[in-house]
Amino acid sequence: MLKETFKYYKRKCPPPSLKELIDFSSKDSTENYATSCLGQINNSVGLTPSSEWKIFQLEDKPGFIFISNPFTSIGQRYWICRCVKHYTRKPNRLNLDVHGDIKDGDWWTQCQNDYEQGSKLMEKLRWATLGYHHNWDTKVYKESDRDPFPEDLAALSKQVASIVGFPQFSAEAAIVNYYHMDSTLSCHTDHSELNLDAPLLSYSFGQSAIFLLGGRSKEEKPLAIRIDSGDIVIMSGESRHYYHGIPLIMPAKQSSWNLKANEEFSDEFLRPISLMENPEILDSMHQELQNDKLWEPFEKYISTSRINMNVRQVLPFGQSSL
Ligand SMILES: O=C(O)CCC(=O)C(=O)O
Repeated sequence: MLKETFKYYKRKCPPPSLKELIDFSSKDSTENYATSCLGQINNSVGLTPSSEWKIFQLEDKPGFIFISNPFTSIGQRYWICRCVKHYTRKPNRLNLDVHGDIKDGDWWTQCQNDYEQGSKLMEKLRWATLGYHHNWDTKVYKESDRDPFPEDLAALSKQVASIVGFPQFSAEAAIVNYYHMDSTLSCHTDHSELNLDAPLLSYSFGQSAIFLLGGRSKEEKPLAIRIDSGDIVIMSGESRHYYHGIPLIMPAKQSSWNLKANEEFSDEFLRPISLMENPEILDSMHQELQNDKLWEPFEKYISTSRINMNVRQVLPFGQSSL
């Protein structure tokens, strides 16, 4: 069932009907879905107050939680910038590392400065791994393949996880996926982590996607869910074991990362960023997120791309290494 549904939504000609697509952005939290709001946000990592969040759970997909874009526009810009400009640098690992295409370890700057090869290089980026690096062959994490996890992403994840009832969550590994309009991600389960009791948090920015959510078996008919920029998917409990995949990237309905009038990069928002390794990053980001001219390269990238950061806890609660 999973394979057939994947093929159906991937189909170009004729295009699939979106009649059965679940679009949480247009739903009231009550209609068939139980909503909950279990905690409060006490500082900001680009999120709106949790009292305003729309949180959905699906009756027949226990542990699956969907938060309909809880980010401010500047918050979305912040994470887009982090993903393309900073998380693509060492010590993080990229699919491009094996090709030797990146000269000074700075993919984003090289893409901007190389007028001939820049756009090709931009297209070639598919993933980055952070923290405990995902091993694509063995699917086994190793202590020797571990680098520091970005503190801002850990802080964001701690807050989001606490709100939905996982205050102990510790972000230790992430895969950042970079999708183009023709990209797909085949259906799989994520089972490399020792601790499958901890949730998996998945943040999406930029263009939209269809997310297929199946069950433990490939025979189960999956649900098709629309994911827009800023949406957060959480797979916990039973659903942490479910097959899922991305058969289609779709144009965003709106560019929700574009600033609303009077929205600014506030001091409150700067606080978690001050956790970051390099204070110089702060100054340049401050400009890039707010100044339309400086934002332009990011806008160009995100207008034909989707970014997904999915964050995992690898270790059992209370354990500090493998
Ligand atoms: O892009 C997404 O929304 C899903 C990504 C994912 O499932 C993965 O990287 O394991």
